[in-house]
Amino acid sequence: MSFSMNNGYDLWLNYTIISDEALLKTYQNHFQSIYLNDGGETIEVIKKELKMGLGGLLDMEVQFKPYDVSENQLIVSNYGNLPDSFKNSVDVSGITGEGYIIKTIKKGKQSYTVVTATEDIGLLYGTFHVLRTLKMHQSLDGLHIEESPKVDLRMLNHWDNLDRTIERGYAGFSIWNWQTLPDYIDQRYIDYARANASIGINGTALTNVNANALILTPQYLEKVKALADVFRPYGIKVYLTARFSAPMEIGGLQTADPLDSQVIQWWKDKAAEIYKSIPDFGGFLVKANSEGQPGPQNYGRTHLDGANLLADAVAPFKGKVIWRAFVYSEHDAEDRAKQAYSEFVPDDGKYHDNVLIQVKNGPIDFQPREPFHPMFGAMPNTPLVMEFQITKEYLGFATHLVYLPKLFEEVLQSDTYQKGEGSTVAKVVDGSLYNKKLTAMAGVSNIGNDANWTGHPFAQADWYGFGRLAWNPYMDSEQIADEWLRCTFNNNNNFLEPVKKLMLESREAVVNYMNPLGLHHIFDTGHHYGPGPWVGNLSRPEWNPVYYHKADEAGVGFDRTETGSDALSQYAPEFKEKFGNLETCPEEYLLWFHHLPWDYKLKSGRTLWDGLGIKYQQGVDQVREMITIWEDMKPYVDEYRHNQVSMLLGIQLKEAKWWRDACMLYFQTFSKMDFPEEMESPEHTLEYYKSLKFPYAPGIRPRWD
Ligand code: BDP
Repeated sequence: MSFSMNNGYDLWLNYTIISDEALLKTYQNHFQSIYLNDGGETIEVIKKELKMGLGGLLDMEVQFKPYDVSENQLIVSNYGNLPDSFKNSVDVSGITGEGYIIKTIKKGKQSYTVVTATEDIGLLYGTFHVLRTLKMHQSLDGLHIEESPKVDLRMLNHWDNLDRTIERGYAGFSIWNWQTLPDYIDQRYIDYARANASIGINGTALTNVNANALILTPQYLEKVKALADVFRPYGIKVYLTARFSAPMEIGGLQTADPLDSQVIQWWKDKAAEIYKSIPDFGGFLVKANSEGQPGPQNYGRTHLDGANLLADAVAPFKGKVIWRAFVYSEHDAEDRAKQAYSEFVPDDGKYHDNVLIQVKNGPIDFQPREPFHPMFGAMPNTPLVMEFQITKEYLGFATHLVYLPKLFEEVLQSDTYQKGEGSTVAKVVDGSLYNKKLTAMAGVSNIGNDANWTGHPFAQADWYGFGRLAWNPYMDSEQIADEWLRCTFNNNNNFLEPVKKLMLESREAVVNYMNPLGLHHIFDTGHHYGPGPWVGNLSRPEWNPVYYHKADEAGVGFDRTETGSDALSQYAPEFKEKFGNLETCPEEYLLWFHHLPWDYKLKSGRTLWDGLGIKYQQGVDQVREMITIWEDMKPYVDEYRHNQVSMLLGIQLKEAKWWRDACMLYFQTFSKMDFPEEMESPEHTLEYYKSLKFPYAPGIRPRWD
């Protein structure tokens, strides 16, 4: 077998010819020609995609023809334009505007693969589904698929700055070239839109949540409009981050007080100005009064005042305001895990209809493992946006192979017990638990201008998987891995089975070698690259890892039960009971909720200290196993990508050992116990690990400029 070089640019949309000859013939026979109804720009992009997709996959001249009774056809048509004879065979009453139906319909000797929808965007999504079916070598016989997204807004959040650096970005610089926009339309913008549409993403916030007000000036809005025009045919709306102090910084006002009449008018005018050139502008994403960002509290007002102010400005244009709940204050000595809940829950139901509150998946900050954020079980009357982080700020940057859909799935399947057992986070996010009208999921993008977009070839799976889960939060992460591998690499079972295993186990591996048994936020500060459990000298307590692990001679862990911060009381009684009780608290969350002595007995009968060392070692061993699996995959993967992943796994192993050694040596200064015999000896001294400095680690920018 020979492979050409594949630098990964095509993502999961690589349309090279189907290698199985028999299958190729069958597919070619199914699609002797194509009927595509006429229409606007979305129909035009469908046409292009079919030409490229079928042309490449089936090595054929793609023919668009009228409906033809003498040929097997692919029919891609709006329900309204479907040839009458097909209309009776499909029922579109059960799909939404973005939904689609794919059905095989036999007529006489011919077989038609019919893709239909009520709106053109549904046809585009259906077209991508058909192309995926081919890429996955699945049969086209007897298809009857009905799909509608379960979540309304499926968004990427780019933390991209106007100078093209990306906060927490590890895959190069921002793909938005503000310098050459609006005149130069980089092919990347189009390919970005294609990739997102292929997984159902329909919104993108272009700019960093640590916002720069300049993006709201005419000079930049013209550039934003150019991007919005590119994305529109692909069903993607543009959102911008709004800096709360913008009325002062670019509007010349003396205040940004949300109740000031001039401020209110300024935002109204700004919204009207934006909608004039971008009529389908999605709205504003706002980080306020968090980590130094300005906000309504600077004027003695509340998040509610701020969110409703902006909501009223965009409401006449059907815009949305997505207000982030990632807040914690230097003036609040309360457990950081509790602060967002305390600020937002009392105002449940008071936000205007077009406000959504965006909540990170866990109460601290995108850690390798966190319990779900208690707000998901506490705001029945407010649309809550799930915010996942696709970029791996706390999971090894773009260097470690960690398959995130496994983490996302764990969060979505968690039980809030809000309406009794089975009240999963997924049901809160898709609105089904409380019949919410507006639903959303956001992922902090891992995209940059690296050749393969995401740095690590496997980080593409996190983007892909985020999109699939935003479409359907009940999807199984294994199925997503299967789809992604087939579309991105190949359909060979000798490859798929081991690599799927590798991906699925990779999440637990990173938890084990970084933050086992419920430890969290023990990263070196600022850049978050590598371990820093010893850091304790930063001005704000909750910036310090020592705040989170609370190790002392008596033990380790954050007591969040009634004897400690009582953060558990923000969860439903069933949850509180289960996680508060040492008998029933899952060991993965032990040190998140409890401070325990070093000789505390784990379920295995071993001490907590031994258990910690064993987990750290297990993490390292899991990476070794990942390496072994990957080395065996050489025959099935092009040399370029195989080598890339091999080298990255080598770094991952080095860093996994670094984590194990640095953390265990540090904790040993309190436990004063020997390492368990299962654990390999550290390679260096604690002093050595403490001495490591990384002033140029990627992803940081001068904070809060
Ligand atoms: C933290 C990041 C910081 C972000 C912040 C946020 O370290 O760069 O600005 O989250 O989400 O995790 O606002």
